[in-house]
Amino acid sequence: MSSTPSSDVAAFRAALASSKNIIVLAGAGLSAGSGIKTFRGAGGFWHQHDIQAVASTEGFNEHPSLVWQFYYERREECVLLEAKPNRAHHALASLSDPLVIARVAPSLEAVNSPPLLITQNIDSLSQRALGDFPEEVRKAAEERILEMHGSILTTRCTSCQHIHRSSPSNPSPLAAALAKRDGSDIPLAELPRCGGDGWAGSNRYGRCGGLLRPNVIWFGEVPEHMGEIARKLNWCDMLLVVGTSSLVHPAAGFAANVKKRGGKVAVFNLERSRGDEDADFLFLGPCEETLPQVLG
Ligand code: BJW
Ligand code: ZN
Repeated sequence: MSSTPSSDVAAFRAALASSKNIIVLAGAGLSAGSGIKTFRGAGGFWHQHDIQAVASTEGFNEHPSLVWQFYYERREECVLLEAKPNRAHHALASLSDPLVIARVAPSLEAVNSPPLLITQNIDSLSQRALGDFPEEVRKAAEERILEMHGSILTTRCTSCQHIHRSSPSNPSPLAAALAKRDGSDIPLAELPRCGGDGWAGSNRYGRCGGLLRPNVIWFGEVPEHMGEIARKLNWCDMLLVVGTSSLVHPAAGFAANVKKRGGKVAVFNLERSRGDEDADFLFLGPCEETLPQVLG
């Protein structure tokens, strides 16, 4: 039975303090305060692009040049234009600090084990927000970040499956072609290739000449880390749902899963989102403001 979610900060803090297994589920709204566009809101990516054309294997097979240009633009936005973690990323990162854990979430089962962060984002900003922590704290926290929809920082060979961490040096003819927004088609042979300019593997793998693709999860593909996510959700007694429209599965089902097992759900979103009427707590507004306020 659903009741109106509470926006009582003291009640939320008390619930957080008694939680033993906290999980954060993040969506595009987490990075909105860093200037990265969301998908479905006003000004979102899909207003300029047909979702199936750029985020499905069928779309990639039909229009590899368009898809590559789309992801090159996304990569520029996240990396080359130097988007920086915002206050929401930092507020979540602070939950990796043993001193903060002891204050706001003292019941976490292993105090040295920060909450799990399941992110649908591919921008690595949550990892970058850990940059100022001591090495061992940062490493432990990084291991607790699961990028379920992949990463914009890597590419994957469609033939040998090698994952490449490099990219073309900028400026280069390929980088210039990928950066074009004029709808011109890059011939298939000139698209990023395994072992080609900027994408040479470090060993005998990763040099097969196959077509590379962005190493992200498209519609119809199985998200990463699903086994670990399912196991951790079983034990979760507090799920923070941050900046996601909750329209895309399987992430859209995580809150109901936690509720079904008796856990609590707190939603942080700019506006009302799907299923939030079933949450225990709801904090409306930009999460770069609400998260630092509410987490204290
Ligand atoms: C703020 C804010 C601020 C703004 N502060 N908030 C029918 C029923 C059920 C499922 C299906 C179905 N038909 C098809 C499916 C499956 C399909 C699906 O869900 N389709 C739906 C559209 C119906 N799902 C899949 O195919 C997935 N795979 C799958 O299900 O495999 C089967 C399987 C699963 C598990 C185990 C075994 C088998 C794969 C989905 C892949 C999604 N890929 C994308 C692209 C990734 C690469 C890239 O980034 O380009 O992932 S699509 C896109 O949507 C991206 C996002 O991660 C994802 C979610 O979007 P998100 O993050 O919620 O963004 P928005 O824009 O939608 O919302 C932003 C929110 O932020 C809004 O609410 C704003 O209000 C808020 N906001 N500013 C706080 N400052
Ligand atoms: Zn290859």
